[in-house]
Amino acid sequence: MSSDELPKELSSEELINFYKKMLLIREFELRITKDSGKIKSPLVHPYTGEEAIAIGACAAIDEDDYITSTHRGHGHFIAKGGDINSLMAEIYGKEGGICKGRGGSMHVADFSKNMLGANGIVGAGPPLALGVALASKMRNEGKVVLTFFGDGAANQGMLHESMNLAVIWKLPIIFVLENNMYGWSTSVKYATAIKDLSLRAQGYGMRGITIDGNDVIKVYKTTKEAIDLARKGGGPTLIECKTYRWQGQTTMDADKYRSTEEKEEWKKKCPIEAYKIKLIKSEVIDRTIIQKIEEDTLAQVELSVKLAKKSPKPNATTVLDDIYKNPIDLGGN
Ligand SMILES: Cc1ncc(C[n+]2csc(CCOP(=O)(O)OP(=O)(O)O)c2C)c(N)n1
Repeated sequence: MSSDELPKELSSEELINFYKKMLLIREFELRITKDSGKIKSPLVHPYTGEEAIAIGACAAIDEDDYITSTHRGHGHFIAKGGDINSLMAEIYGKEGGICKGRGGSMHVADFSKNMLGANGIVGAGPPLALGVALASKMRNEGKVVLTFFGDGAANQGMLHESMNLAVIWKLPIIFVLENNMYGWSTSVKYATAIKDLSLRAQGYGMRGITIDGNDVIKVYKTTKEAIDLARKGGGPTLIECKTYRWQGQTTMDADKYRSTEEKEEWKKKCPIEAYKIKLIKSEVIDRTIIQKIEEDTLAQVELSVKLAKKSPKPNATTVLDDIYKNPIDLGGN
């Protein structure tokens, strides 16, 4: 089946949900970046342009499967079903935040959704995912783990050790490489000699595939295949999703290392716009539905900002809460 065809196993509602959720990530991020000067934790890593990866990949797993994320975690959080009000409050550093305002943008997690956390350490998600996948296998839970990471992380030793062990132990883990072409200001062409980073999988005896990361259906189908195989005991897969980050590395990045032409070229390949056209052509949605979705999304985001602003600041006396489970466990007194 070509990726132009919409998967028959998905209902119109599910297909429309892909669109709704990609748009929610986009509008959420645009709203934060607009407000970034006023937000307590202004260092936000925007995911704009990469939405199809989080949505396509997370749609392929079950609710009780796991994900690990990166420093660019809002998209993964939303895709895994996290609540945007608590996400927004977290970014505002407020008590109503998912981590009670203590983690900020880079550390969002929602254990109730098995979203095991964004992470400020590049490449730290895969070893965590490895442990979770090993636990799932040893407990016979049948759950799989998606671990998201970037092209910069693809050169980190932690990733390679994780891929090697995942193959040897045949673990139910999918390595989702978000190749947005830059590790901060370093072009992937400068950092890596190979064209497709999925080739790395061969060195470990793993399946590796490179796909268009801006095609949400392609991401969904490829992840689904890999997940089905992993659940049957077939071990891990590395999926390289080629994409592009539209905004700077962070909201504080002057972004001088990329040409305007390059950015404009990639904006023409907008994953949300491309998918919208596909849905219209397939008569899954029409202009009226689109308008309604757009209005609802903006209203949802505005509500989250309103609630975040109203939420109280964390009380300084509680700063150590949730850090130590029990000091006696740690040998303290
Ligand atoms: C171990 C480590 N090294 C360096 C950094 C600084 N740093 C933060 S983000 C980043 C770029 C990461 O690039 P990539 O893995 O491609 O992810 P992307 O930001 O493109 O999503 C770097 C080098 C860090 N946070 N952790």
